[in-house]
Amino acid sequence: MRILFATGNQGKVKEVKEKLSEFGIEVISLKELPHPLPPPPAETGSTFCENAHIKATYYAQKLNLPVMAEDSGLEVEALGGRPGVFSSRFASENATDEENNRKLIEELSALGLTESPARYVSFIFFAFPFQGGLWSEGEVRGKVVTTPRGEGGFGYDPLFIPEGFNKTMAELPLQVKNSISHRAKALERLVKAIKEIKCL
Ligand code: ITT
Repeated sequence: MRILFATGNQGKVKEVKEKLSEFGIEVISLKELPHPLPPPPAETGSTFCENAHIKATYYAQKLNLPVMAEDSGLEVEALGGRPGVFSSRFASENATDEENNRKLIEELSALGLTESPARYVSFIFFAFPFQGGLWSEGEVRGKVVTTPRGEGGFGYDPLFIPEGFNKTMAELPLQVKNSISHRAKALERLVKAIKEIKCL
């Protein structure tokens, strides 16, 4: 089985390809499609669910194919759950991962903190071109710290230490991140749901 994954984030593509290969599913990213792509939709939702739904249904209808999309982010307790749905746009609209990480460190430091409980969440919608689709979600709890460590992963991984570990997500090998992450859990649940329907 092949699944089209609609994302512009190549860190997500790498993790999802690796994770779904465990289930014998081939993942095709937007970049690999031979034809020109429509411009990405604006993520105007106020929740992860809304944004995942917007992205998946937009591409499913434009391309007339089943399409999976994910909206994910980091919720930091000391910041009242921010950056949340704005995780990729925390420092500014087109912020780099480094700029977002710097802003997170600055905000925690301004509160006199060197760490805070936090969680990553992932919401996935697998949209069918003929309407409808499947939902899945996952989370991983841990804490964020103000000293970045590690080169792996992407986004906030150098600042996020998952529960039960003393390394940041960026210090853990991909196989370990893919066995504990919010995205991995959401994907495992999605595969279970896909296997239960026979018309795909
Ligand atoms: P697409 O919308 O094209 O999929 P995006 O990066 O904009 O790409 P989101 O809107 O879902 O995706 O924002 C997710 C952001 O949350 C991501 O850019 C990171 O800042 C953060 N994030 C989510 N999962 C993460 C992970 O596994 N590791 C580190 N940061 C993560």
